[in-house]
Order: sequence, then C-alpha cells, then structure tokens
Amino acid sequence: MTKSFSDSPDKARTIDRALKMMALYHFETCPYCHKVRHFLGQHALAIELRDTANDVTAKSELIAGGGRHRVPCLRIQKPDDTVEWLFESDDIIAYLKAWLSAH
Ligand SMILES: N[C@@H](CCC(=O)N[C@@H](CS)C(=O)NCC(=O)O)C(=O)O
Repeated sequence: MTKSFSDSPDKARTIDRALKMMALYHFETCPYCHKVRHFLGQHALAIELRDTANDVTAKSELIAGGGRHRVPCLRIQKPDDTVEWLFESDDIIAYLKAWLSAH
C-alpha cells in the first residue's frame, strides 16, 4: 500500500485505487519527465511509470492512445472507464496538485 494521506485505512485504500488508475509514460533522460517524477517522489505518489524508451509496449500504448510519442504523458483512467492522455509536464503537475487537494 502506498504512503497513506490519512489515518483512515478506508480512505488510504480509496487513494491507492485512484492512483492505480494513473500511469506516467516517460523516459529516464527527459528533463520534463524528471520534473514530474521529482514531484511524484516529493508527494509519495505511487503512480506506475512506463518507460517508452525501453518498453516497446509502453511506447505503442502511448502512440495508440495519446496520438504521439511525446513524454511525459499521464494516462488517467476515469471511473466511467474513459481515458484521458494528459501531456505537458506543467499541466500534469497542476492536475496532480489539484488531485492531492481533493484527497
Ligand atoms: N513542453 C513539454 C516538453 C516535452 C518534450 O519536449 N519532451 C520530449 C522529450 S524530453 C519529447 O517527448 N520529444 C518527442 C516529441 O516531442 O515528439 C513538457 O513540458 O512536457
């Protein structure tokens, strides 16, 4: 289980589930990806990382879903199963900041 944002186990489980609905497409040497990974580390956000430079499946998923091989990109699966592909490191961080304040 990820670091809890709350003392409540139920709330921690809800947060874990929500984090599992996200994945960050990135690669190691990209400075914009580094910025987003740093933010994830600072806030102990256990979001799955998919490395498009070393994982052909991750790269194909990003191109098929997001329309281009540009990183970083945050894949967000919504409760209704629709998927949003969010590009731009600043927009990803802004989204996660808003997500954190809501949780
Ligand atoms: N303004 C973007 C820049 C992202 C960017 O330039 N990423 C590079 C890797 S460092 C990339 O994916 N280039 C391939 C492309 O744009 O098709 C951000 O802040 O996320």
